[in-house]
Amino acid sequence: MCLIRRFEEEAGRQYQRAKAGGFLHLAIGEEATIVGTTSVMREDDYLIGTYRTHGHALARGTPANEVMAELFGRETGTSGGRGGSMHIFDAERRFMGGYGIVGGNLPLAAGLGLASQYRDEDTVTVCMFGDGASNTGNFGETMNLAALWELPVVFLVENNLYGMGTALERHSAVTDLSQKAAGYGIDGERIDGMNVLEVRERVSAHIEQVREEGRPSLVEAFTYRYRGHSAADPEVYREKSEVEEWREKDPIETFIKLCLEDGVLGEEDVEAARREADGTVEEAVKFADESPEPALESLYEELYVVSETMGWYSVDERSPEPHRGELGEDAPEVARNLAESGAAHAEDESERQSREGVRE
Ligand SMILES: Cc1ncc(C[n+]2csc(CCOP(=O)(O)OP(=O)(O)O)c2C)c(N)n1
Ligand SMILES: [Mg+2]
Repeated sequence: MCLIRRFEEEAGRQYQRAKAGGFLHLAIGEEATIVGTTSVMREDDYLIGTYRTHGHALARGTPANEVMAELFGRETGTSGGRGGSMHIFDAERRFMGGYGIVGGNLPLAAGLGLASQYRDEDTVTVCMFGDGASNTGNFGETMNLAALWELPVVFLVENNLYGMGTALERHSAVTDLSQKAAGYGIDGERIDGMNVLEVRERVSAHIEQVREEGRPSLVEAFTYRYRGHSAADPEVYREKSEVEEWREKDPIETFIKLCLEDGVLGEEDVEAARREADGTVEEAVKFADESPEPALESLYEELYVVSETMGWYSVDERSPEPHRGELGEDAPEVARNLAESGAAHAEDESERQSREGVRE
């Protein structure tokens, strides 16, 4: 949990320094839900998440170096620098990503469950998604198929009380999300997502039940993100006092307190854990910074297009000359203007930052 916290704080900083591009969604405050869950999964179980999953990959064992390098868009990143923050992926550790489409990972989780069933393996898929995602059509469709086909999937809602700037009670007719799949025959349970021991105990029970009975279940973990939805969020939808209230329940600090009180850890162990996290993250930034960017000629690698016969083939299998729509002048005027003014703004911004000494 310490490593995730440090990693995320640093990712935020690197984003402000324009080292990490694209979007950045931090899960600071949600560490107990993440770690409590991954700590009771088997190595061969599958995990699939959303666009807020740096911590999920770290908790699954993906090296911090590779996660940071992905944020930096470098070749050494988990997705070769092509995915960025929202698309961390580590097939080796069965962390199946990182998806930007809200609710888009739900049907994929059903697919992973179907694969386990088809191969007659007793692996379980844990699918983590937000409260907002529970309103998507994908949610209902996936619950129905998962229940009907008895797929071994634990669906885990990371209920952080907001979908972007919209509070739970303003976006969901039923606010007890653990009940939301009851109509599909899937039982749910609400747990305290700020308490790592409770998450471990309850998620473990769900995983083992799903493994044994081969039927899906739903867990709603109550948690909170201290930072905005993404790096660009003015947070006008909540009071600072609300954030402070949740900080009182900080998953890391409360767990440390418990360990100290019970004599399981001493102050020096806690210090050592924090120092180790600091060192790992410092090293990750250095590694990412020194890693090469993907070569320009690899731009079309691992991209796919639909052919005229509606089959899929990779872009680099095509003839090398530019194809329809690929030349700058083919772009519609509006898109071209937008791209040009974006580039001009980026230039202004970098000038401003170097003037103000924001950058190195
Ligand atoms: C299908 C779809 N609709 C809208 C968006 C824009 N969007 C990105 S994140 C988000 C909020 C999702 O909230 P929640 O599921 O609670 O997850 P959280 O961000 O709180 O972790 C929205 C609406 C999107 N990415 N995909
Ligand atoms: Mg949410």
